[in-house]
Formats: sequence, structure tokens, C-alpha cells
Amino acid sequence: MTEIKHLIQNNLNKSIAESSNEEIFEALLLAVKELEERGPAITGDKKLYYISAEFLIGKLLANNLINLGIYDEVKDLLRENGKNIIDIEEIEDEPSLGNGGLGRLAACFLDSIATLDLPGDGIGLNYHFGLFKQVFEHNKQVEEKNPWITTPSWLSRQEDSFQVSYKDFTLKSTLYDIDVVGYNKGVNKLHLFDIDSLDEGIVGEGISFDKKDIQRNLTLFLYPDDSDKAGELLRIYQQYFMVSCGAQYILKEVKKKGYNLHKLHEHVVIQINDTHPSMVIPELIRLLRAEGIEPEESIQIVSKTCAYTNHTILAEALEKWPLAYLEETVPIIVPIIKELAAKIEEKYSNPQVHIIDKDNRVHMAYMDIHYGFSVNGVAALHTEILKETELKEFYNLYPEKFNNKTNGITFRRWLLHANPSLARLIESSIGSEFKTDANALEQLLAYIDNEDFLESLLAIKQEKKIELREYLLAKQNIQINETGILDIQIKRLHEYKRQQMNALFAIYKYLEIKGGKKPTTPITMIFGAKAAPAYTIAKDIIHLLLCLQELIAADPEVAPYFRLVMVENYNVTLAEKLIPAADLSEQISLASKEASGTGNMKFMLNGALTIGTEDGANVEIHELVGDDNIFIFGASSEEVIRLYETSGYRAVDYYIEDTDIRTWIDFIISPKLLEIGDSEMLLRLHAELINKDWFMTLLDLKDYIKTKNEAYAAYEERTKWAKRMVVNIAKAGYFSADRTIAEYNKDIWKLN
Ligand code: 26Q
Repeated sequence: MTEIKHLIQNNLNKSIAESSNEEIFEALLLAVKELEERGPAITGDKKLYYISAEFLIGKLLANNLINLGIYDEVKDLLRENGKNIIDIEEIEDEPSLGNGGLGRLAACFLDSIATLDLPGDGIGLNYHFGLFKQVFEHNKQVEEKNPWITTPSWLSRQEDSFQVSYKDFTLKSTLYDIDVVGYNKGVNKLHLFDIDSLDEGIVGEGISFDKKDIQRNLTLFLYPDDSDKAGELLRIYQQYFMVSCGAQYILKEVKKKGYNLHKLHEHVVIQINDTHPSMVIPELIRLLRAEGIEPEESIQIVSKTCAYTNHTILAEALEKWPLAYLEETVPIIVPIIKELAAKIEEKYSNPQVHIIDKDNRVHMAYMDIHYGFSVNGVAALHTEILKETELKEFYNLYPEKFNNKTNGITFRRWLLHANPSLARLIESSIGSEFKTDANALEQLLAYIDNEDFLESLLAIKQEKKIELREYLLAKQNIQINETGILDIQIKRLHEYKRQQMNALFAIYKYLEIKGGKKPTTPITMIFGAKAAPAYTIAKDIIHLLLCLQELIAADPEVAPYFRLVMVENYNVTLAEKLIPAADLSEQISLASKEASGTGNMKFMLNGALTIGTEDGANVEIHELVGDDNIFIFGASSEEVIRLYETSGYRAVDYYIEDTDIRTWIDFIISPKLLEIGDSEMLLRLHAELINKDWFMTLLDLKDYIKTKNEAYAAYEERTKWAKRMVVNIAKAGYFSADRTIAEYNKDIWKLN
């Protein structure tokens, strides 16, 4: 009997064949944990700590089986006993410990760090209900709690416990670890801090709870952006808890290993994932001083230890905490923040680089830049924009700190697990090298004229569409058409990502079909998106999409040719089903606004073609695949930045001057839609698009429609399209997170 079979059987009190899927899932989880415990811990003289408020890890069973190299063995074992591994995978609840891109990136990074055998742990929080679960009621988003911690669980409770001091009370931490197993490699840890005094019972209707009851609410939810003060204070409490526990944990490990604290930076590097963990800087300074290190030296040590990644240039997402909020919650680090700020004011007269501004707000990013040794953006264009505009003054001060690290994704989850058929086709063509060296995918270019290969590629896409159709029908009672083009936009709902522009395309297409022009190939548009609970316009856009879904499905003149569907509760699990089935990947943000995007990379790897603006990593995708293998449209980032600087964009001008645009926008408040939807929401969105439209939907709308029609037409030439798919897959190797992490290590972390 093989090891895994033995371990599974040990955790079952009957045979596999007689056990339920739930029992098998639990037995497998315990067996996998056991194997991981036996696996070699990754060690080294210097260790990375990736601190992040979010780790959107997704389900772990299949991922860990793949990385342990036993997925197929387990699949076969289960099949021999009349069980389907896919059904067992379904049992697992997805931990929703992230909002979107930033959290998923952290998860992909942990996978690659372990795979490259680098000693590196994650540090975060153990949110019990994570990000809310989205349900649709009356074509509107409603938020519910999203529990995921079950018994048994991937979490293993540890002995370590730390005190965290706030103004009015002290909390005692508990620590839960999750194993991070690399692909056929050793094991790192994700450390998730929590409190025993948490009370899940205080959650009322939906996701409501007493935001002031910190001792009972601290780790209930991943706090999505929110505007009220109690919410902001809770976020500070969470952030400080995370970094204080993290810093204490790091120092404990360093001392245990017998390292000299004066040489901390030779043994530790801390990557600060956006500004959410920025308080680690003053906290670590405080702790080093408590260890007897001189004030100035403690600042120097920390400055050589911490590195900062920026993920956004949207002003509202750059954290600026009022000093008064920090005094009210975490007064213990306020003197240190003031001291750090004062040193900068002494040194530089330019108020634009001061940490505390004239309104007494602490600019967390500025503290990171002054007191960290590295600042990186997440795609080439993004880093250039940081250097030339947003953080220009800082780049002038510290050019040597700035560097780019274009994001990447783990191919274990996004190819091997999400699309095993494609992985098999690739392996049967070019061998298995691509599994450990993603650049080997380039060898697929040799198959671009191979008819059998192209046919197989299209057949796999078709198979994935059928699987998706069956899944959506079974799970969400959604009907899609597996013939024709599948056009997908899945990402958080935000105006800058311009789902509203795609909705206007749907209105245009609906009216065109009503006017008698039927598409030659059926079109299915799929959306998936959560809106932050307090983001009114984002919720209005979801409402519009759901109303359009209903309208179109009910119209017999249109429905046979065109469908729009919005999946409920878009998450990692759904992404793994949607992306392999996609033909067209929607990456249509207003140029300059999407720092990188990572969904764009996942689609490309799975043979979808991108329709997109020259934004984020789309620019690099475009460079890699060439003009013929991507559909680019819209204004450039330079044009957009100029329009903002000169206030040169006025949506209302487009509305008045272009009768097409006016027709489509007015359709939002047409009798047909008002009959289905909520007039307050539709009227508000209509007015917003005409009078505000901060993200310039109308600027690019016509170019978008033209380009998408070209893409749809191109889809009909199946062989040509398949060749474009080959180029996209072949060039996707650059976007392996293994490449990204190798760069972080070479330029920033310098482990090994
Ligand atoms: C800030 C203040 C208060 C409350 C919430 C927040 C907050 C929370 C989450 C701000 C930002 C986020 C998440 C940002 C994010 O996901 N950014 C994305 O990061 C990806 C990985 O680098 C990029 O690919 C995306 O382009 C970027 O949008």
C-alpha cells in the first residue's frame, strides 16, 4: 500500500468505497497535513516575512496534492473506489481572506517562494468570516458572512502567544499556521494571528456587528473599504495587531536562532504588501529599543530590513490615517511615528515628502519609502507612473530604492489544477519541462501550424465550456450556451475597471439585435464581481448588469443569439472554472489606473485572447504576443493623465454630441429596464455617467465597441483564432510567479 493510501485509510473507520465524500475529504485533509509535517522545512541563514492583510489562498486540497506530487495517484485511488476527486474538492469551503488582486498575489507568491526553496513565511490575520459572501436578491447584491473554518481544518493552532497593547486594553494573540508546500519541494508557513476572545455570536443580520467591540470583533471580517469612522478605527486595530504579532514573532525566531539583533537585516527581510502592514516599521523600532538597542541604530536596522510594494495609484486607496485616530487606538507607536516624521522634516523642506501632512494625517506609503530600502511597483507601466508622477518627489530623493517587479501567477493552480486537459496536451507536445520552467512553454510555437494540435486546443476549450455550463447550471441555476464565443469579465467591481463600459456594450448589442442584425455566432457575456458594501455606484452597476441579464434572457428575439449572465459570489473557486472556458478576456480599465492585473495573465495562460487597454501588465502582454494576438483599444495612459491634469474630459459632451452614446445611456432608464429594476439605482447610475464618469467610460466606448466587434469576427475564423491561442499560451511563461519571485529574491531579498 502506498503512503498516501495508508494515511487516508488511517483516518477512515471504513473503506474508501463505503465512506461519504465528506468523510473522504476530512481523511484526505488530515493525510495531507501529515505528509506536510513530515516534509522538509525550508531553512536558511536569512528569511523573508511577507506581511499582508490579505492572503486569498483558495481551496487547498487539490493545490497541496499537486504540490506534493500525488494528485493523480489520489485521483486514481478514489476512482478505483467509485469516487470522483472533483466531488471531494467541492466539499472544501474556500477561505476568503482577501479582496482581490493583492490578496491573490500574496497567495501565488507563497506558492512560488516555497517552490523556489526560499525560506519565507506569510504573516496575516485569521479572519473567521473573511470577505462577505455575495448573494443576489431582487437583482441587487446582499452581503452575508462567509464562514470557512471547519473541523478538521488546514489551520494548526500553535503555542506562540503575544500581548498587543492598545490605548484602553491589551489583547492576547493566538496563532494558527497553515502549511505552504512548494511544488515537489519543502514547506514554509502562513502564520495567521487571532484572538481567543473573538465572539462569532455578535454578528447580526448580514454582516452587521458592533464595530466598537474590538475584543470580540477584531478578526471577524476582512474589512472591505468602508467610510465610517468606527470601521476605520477597526482597520487600525487589525493592522496594528497583525504587525505587532508579526514583529514579535520575527524577533522571537531570530533570538531562538541565536542571531545578533544588531544584524537583524542580515537574517530577516520584511516585505510590506501595500501600506496595510506599514505600522510594522514603528513597531519593530519600538521592540528593538525595548531589547536595548539605541534609538538611532534601531531606525537604521529597520530601514535595512523593510521593503515596500505599492499596488495602487488610486488616491482613495493610499492610506492616510489621521494622527488623532492613531492616538485613540495605538498611542504606543505614535511618538515613534512623530520622531520618524520629524527627522524627515528636518532633512527635507519639501512638504510633499513629509510623512505627516498639514492636516495631521500620516501618509503610510511615505513612511515606507523613507524608512524602507526598496519600493516596487507591480508592472512596468505602473512603476514608471510611480516614478514620473505619483511618487516623483520620492524618486528624485531615492532613485536607487525604486524597482519594478511585474506580477506573476502560480501555474500550479492556474494551469495544472484549473486546466489539466490543457496541461496534458502541452506535456504530450513539448514534454514536462514547462512544469518547473514556465519559459519552456515557448516551445509550443513550433506547433502553430500543426493542425492536430490546433484541433486539440479548440476541443479542450469546448470541453471546458461544457464543464462550465454544467457547473453553473447545477450550482447557480444559470444557463449559458456552450456554442459560440465566451466573453468574460471577472474582477472586483470598481468604476476604474469599467464594467459599466461593458454593460453599455451589452446594451448596444441588444439594441442591434432587436434592430434585426443577428450575430452570426452566439455571444455569451459573463460577469463576476463583488462590490464593496459602501460603494454605492458599484452596487448600481451590479444592479444594471442583473437587470440586463433578466431583460435579455426573457427576450425571445435576442436570447438565442446573445446572453449576459452574472455569476454570484465570484471567488477563486469560480475563477478556476471560468478562466479555462474563456475565449475573450476583458481587461478594459482606464489606462493608468490598473496597477497590473493578474487575471489577464490567468486568461492568457488558458488560451483566451485579451481585449484591453494599454494598462498595467496588458502592456507587457501586448509586447510579448504582438499586435496580431491581442485586441488593444482606447486612450493611452499619457493621454488619460493629461486629461486629468487639464480637466479635459467632460462626459456630458459625449452624451450631447453623440446620438448613439445618448441612446445607449438613456436605455439605462428606459421603460423596459425601469420595469425590471430599481428606479433610484438606475437613475443614479444614469446621472453619474453623464455628469461625473470619473473613469472616462465614454472616452473609450466607441473604440471599445468597434474593437470587440472585430474580436467577435476574428473568433469565427477558428484556425486563425487557435493560432492566436497558441501564441498567448506560449508567451505566458513570463508571467509565472516563479519568475517574479526569482526577481524579488535577486534584487530585494537576497536569500541564499
Ligand atoms: C485601503 C484603505 C482602507 C480600506 C481598504 C483599503 C484597501 C483594501 C484592499 C486598499 C486596496 C486593496 C486592494 C488592492 C488591490 O487588490 N490591488 C491590486 O493589486 C494587484 C496585485 O498587485 C494588481 O494586479 C491590481 O492591479 C491592483 O488593483
